[in-house]
Order: sequence, then structure tokens, then C-alpha cells
Amino acid sequence: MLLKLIRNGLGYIVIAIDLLTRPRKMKRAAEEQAQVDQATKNLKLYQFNGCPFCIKTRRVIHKLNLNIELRDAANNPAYRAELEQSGGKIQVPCLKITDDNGSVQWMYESSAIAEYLEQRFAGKLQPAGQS
Ligand SMILES: N[C@@H](CCC(=O)N[C@@H](CS)C(=O)NCC(=O)O)C(=O)O
Repeated sequence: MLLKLIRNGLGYIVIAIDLLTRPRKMKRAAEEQAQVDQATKNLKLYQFNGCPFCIKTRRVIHKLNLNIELRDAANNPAYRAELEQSGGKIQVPCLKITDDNGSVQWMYESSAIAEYLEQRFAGKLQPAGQS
């Protein structure tokens, strides 16, 4: 009970620091942003709100100006079950990547996810299979 309170409290503090220190959003021409928005429809981030590794990943998403759907695997039982059964384990953040052929990859580890997003979206747009 006390532990949960401390953990939630710390989570809120980290969320507040994140909001106060967010990096500047990358800007793209409208047409390029539309292509990026189309590409990110195939990405879903399974995450917890107060998890520091998820906050780190959400900062990268914010900085790269990506519209990636966030799926709350702490409070949504369907997302939690999907993460465990299809991803393989309950660990967040996890990025579900669906390529143009419909095959799915579950990417764990915040550093791997950040690297993938940077490679694919920081410069010229890369297709799903290229990074
Ligand atoms: N090395 C991992 C660590 C991720 C991690 O420890 N996530 C915690 C939440 S902060 C987790 O998923 N714990 C499983 C659970 O709470 O059930 C990363 O960088 O993504």
C-alpha cells in the first residue's frame, strides 16, 4: 500500500518533470508530415503512464513529432493480455510494429525503440523494413 503510494508519487513527479522539460518538436513540411502520420498508423506503444522507461520513449516520440497510439497496458486488460500473449511478456515500453505485408514485430527495450524511431523518422522517411 505504502510502496504503491510512493511508486505512484514518484511516477507523477517524473511525469511533471517530463512535461516541464520536453524537447522541441521536430517540424516537417505538411506533405512529409502526412506521410509520417500514415506510417505511424502501423505503430502502437504499449506502456504505463508513470514508468520512467516509457516516459523516455514518449519524449522521443514527442521530439520526432510522431502520432503513435499509446496503449495503457497497466489499466486496459485487453492491451495487457495482448502484450503478454503476442509480445511474449509484460514489460513496457513495447512497440508493436506492423509492416506493409501485415507481419508483426514486438520490440522491447526503450533504447532499441528510441534507436528504431530515430533511424526511421529523424531524417528522410524510411519504410518499416529498412531499420
Ligand atoms: N530495460 C527496459 C526496462 C523496462 C522496465 O523495467 N519496465 C518496467 C516498468 S518501469 C516493467 O515493464 N515492469 C513489468 C511490470 O511492472 O509488470 C527498458 O529500457 O525498456
